[in-house]
Amino acid sequence: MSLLDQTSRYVNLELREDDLIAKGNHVLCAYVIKPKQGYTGLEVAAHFAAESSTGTNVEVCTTDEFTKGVDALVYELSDLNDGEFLMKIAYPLALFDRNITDGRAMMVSFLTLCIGNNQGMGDVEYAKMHDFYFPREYLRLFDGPAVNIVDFWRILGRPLHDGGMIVGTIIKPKLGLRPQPFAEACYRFWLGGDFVKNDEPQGNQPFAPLKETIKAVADAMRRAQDETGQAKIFSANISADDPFEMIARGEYILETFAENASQVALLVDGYLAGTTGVTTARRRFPGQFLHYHRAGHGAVTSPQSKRGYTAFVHCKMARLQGSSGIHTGTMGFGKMEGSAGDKIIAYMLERDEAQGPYFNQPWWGMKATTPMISGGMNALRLPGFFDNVGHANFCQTSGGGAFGHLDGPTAGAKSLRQAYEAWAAGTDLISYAKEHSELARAFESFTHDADAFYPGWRKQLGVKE
Ligand code: CAP
Ligand code: MG
Repeated sequence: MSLLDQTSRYVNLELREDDLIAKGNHVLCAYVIKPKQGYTGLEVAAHFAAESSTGTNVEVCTTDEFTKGVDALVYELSDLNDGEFLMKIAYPLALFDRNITDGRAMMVSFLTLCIGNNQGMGDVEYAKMHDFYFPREYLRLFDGPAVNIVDFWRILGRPLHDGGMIVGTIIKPKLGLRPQPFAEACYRFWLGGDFVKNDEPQGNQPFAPLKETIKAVADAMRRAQDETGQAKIFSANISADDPFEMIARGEYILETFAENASQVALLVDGYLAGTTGVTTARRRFPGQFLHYHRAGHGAVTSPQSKRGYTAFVHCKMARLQGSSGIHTGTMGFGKMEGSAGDKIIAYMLERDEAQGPYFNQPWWGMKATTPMISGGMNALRLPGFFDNVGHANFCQTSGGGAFGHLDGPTAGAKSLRQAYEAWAAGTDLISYAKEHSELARAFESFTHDADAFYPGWRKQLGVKE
C-alpha cells in the first residue's frame, strides 16, 4: 500500500541538535527503527513522527497552520546495519499533556506519544527507544524523588555522603509463607542486616493476609531493633490495580508500624502498575522511600525485544516519576539479563548530569534515584559489581544470597556486609573471609560461584574438598 508522502512535513534534516537543545522547546528521542520490506527509511520515519504527533495516514481537512507548528520532526536519520536506522525525533513541548490540578507533567503523556501507536504501525518492522532528552522547562514539571538512600543512611546513623551499601534481602520463598514464618524470616535477617523487602508478588494472599503479616513484621522489627540496638527498614508492597487499594494498604502499613513508620519504604511494581501506580504512591506518601520494582520490564527492555524501550530509558523515566530507588539490574554479575556497560544506568539515576547512549542529560537538581541492586546476588558476587560501578552506595538485596547461606539469614546478612566491608577496605575477599566466619561460610554455601570467581578458595580457607 503506498504511503502518503509525509516527508516534507515531518522531516527536517537541516535541524541541528545543538540548536534544539539550546532553545529548550523540544523533547528529543532516539530510536532504532527498521522499516517493513518495501518501504524506505525516510518515508517510514516521517510516518512514525506523524503518528506520534499531529498526523495519521491521510491528510485531514481540519489541519491548520497552528497544527503544523507542533508537528514532531525527524531531524536525524542514519543508516545502521541490517536495514535499521538511527532515528532522532524532536517533539515540541506543547504536545505533552499537563495536569489540570497543578499544571505539572505526566509520564503517561510522554509514553502515549513517544512509545504509543508508533509501536504497532503496518510499515514499521520495529522501533525501540534507546534514549531521550528532556529540556529543563519540561523536566522540572515532573515530581522527581522526594527521598532516596540518604534518608536510609539517616535512619541507620550512617554518614549522609558515601554512606555505603544498605544490606538487604527479599523474603524467600517468593510466596508460600504464612504470617508468622514470614515475620520470623524478617527478624532473623534483621539480626544481621538493615533492609527487608516484600518480594514483588507478596501482598495480601489468602494464606498471608496483609493485615496479619504486617502486624507480625512490625513486631519483628521492634524485637530486632531491641536486640541489635540498630534501626531496621522494611519495604512493603502496596501494588494494586486500584489506587484506592494502594492508599488503603499504605495507610494501614504506616499506622501499624507506628513509631517505626518512618522506616518503611513503599514498594510498587512500577512497570506493571504503570505511571498511575507510581504517582499514586509518590504523591500520597511523599515522606516514604518509593521503591520501584520493575518486574515485567524485560518484555520490552530485553535486548531480545526490538520494540518498546531499553532498561536505560525505563530507569530514566522512573527517576522522573519520583522513584526513590529502582531495580537497576546486576550488570552481568547476577542472574538477570544485563552487562557491565549497564553502569551508565546507575550514573543516569544518581548523578546531576550524565551521558546517555545518545544524549547528555542535566537533571538541574532533581534528587537522585538510588540503584537497587538485586537478582541472584550473594557475598561472593558483590566485589566485582562494586569494582565495575566504582562505588557501593546502593541498596543491595539478596534473597537466595541470604536465605541460601548454610547458616541461615542472619549469617547470610553478615556475609553480605562483610563482603562490602572487605571491598571498602580494599581487602581481597579470601583474606577477609579468613577473619570473618560468615563470609567464609558463604564460600561453602555458594560453591559454584566460589569455584568460578575464587579458584583455590578451599585450600586458602582450609575447607576440605
Ligand atoms: C531477587 C528478586 C528480584 C529480582 C528482580 C527475584 O531475588 O527478588 O525480584 O532481583 O530483578 O524475585 O528474583 P534473588 P531486577 O536475590 O533470590 O535473586 O532486580 O533485575 O529487577
Ligand atoms: Mg523478587
